[in-house]
Amino acid sequence: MAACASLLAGCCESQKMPIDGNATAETVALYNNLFALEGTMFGHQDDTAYGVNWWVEGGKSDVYDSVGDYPAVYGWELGNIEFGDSCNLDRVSYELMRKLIAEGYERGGVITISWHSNNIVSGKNAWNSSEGSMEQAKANRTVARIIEGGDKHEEFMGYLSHVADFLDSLKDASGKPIPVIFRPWHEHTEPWFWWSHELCTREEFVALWRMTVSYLRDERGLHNLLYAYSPDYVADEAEYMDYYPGDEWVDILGTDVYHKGPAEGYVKQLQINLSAAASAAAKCGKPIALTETGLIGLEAEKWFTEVMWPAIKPYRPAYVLFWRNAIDIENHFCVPYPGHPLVEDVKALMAEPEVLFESELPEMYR
Ligand code: BMA
Repeated sequence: MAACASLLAGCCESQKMPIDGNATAETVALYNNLFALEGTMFGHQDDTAYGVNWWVEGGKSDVYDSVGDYPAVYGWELGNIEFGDSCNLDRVSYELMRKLIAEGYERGGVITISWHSNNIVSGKNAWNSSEGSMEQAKANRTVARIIEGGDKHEEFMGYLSHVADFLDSLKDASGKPIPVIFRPWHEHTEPWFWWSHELCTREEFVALWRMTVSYLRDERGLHNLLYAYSPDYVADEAEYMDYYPGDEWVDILGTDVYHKGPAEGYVKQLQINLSAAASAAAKCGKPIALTETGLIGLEAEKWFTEVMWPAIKPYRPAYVLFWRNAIDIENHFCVPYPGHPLVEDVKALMAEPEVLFESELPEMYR
């Protein structure tokens, strides 16, 4: 008996628990597999909904059609769901999204969801640029007004209820909830969204985060969610952790870093952000991920194998999510499409044993 008990204790000790103690078995399995993976999953935003030259055609994917495998991680976006709209801000219908999420999950892929929520105070979108000036964005005090005690709190909970309804509607063929890595309030270390650290205090941001988690997990009883924190550019670990909601409120330490200027700057920033995330993650025992990245328009030779991958490989993020291949904006794409000169480079990346596409994944939900 004693041997049995100690074996069991050993087994439970090695199991990593998400912040939701009631997470579904599949969600706990996904979380543990993020730690156990021997590699980094290749992800793509809106992969099966549209691509550079196509819009909503069943079975299509710029990744699959270029390299013969699906991405291991599928990113999706909820912006506009808070209005009860039928399509998101990039014109993808939630009905289609729900179907494509289920298809990706049934193939064994991993689902992550972001939310560019509109500004409930001003009626403008998520970007402060839509306010006309940072002074106006500051004057809105949006975060302060939607957290508990704020005059817009009740109304904002209505916004969140639409998000909860959608997350709750994600079910597999047998009716079981599909695990999702939910990534709210991203890139707060930059000035561009209304939840920017320039527009709210640490306490207000943390209250917003905790309110979001409490509502989804405790009030709505959604147990299929892992929560990813994803600051953009930071100077160091201290800044990375400045607005951190706490170990009890975050499952994955992520970061978003785009290649915007010279490659050296991108590589250096990846190193700063990923080492900040990795160092923080080592202390709290959580996995890390590059939750958004890309060189928009992909005008660089061998970008995947010679710029991005060597910079992130030493940190072993569980996944890297490349942003969307837009059809509605010219040259707004982050992975090659059939015929693009970087297709061969992604094939070469795929040949790296530590880079995982969908067919190379272990069973992620057991
Ligand atoms: C941005 C751009 C926008 C898009 C938004 C949300 O980075 O791709 O065109 O609307 O993400 O997906």
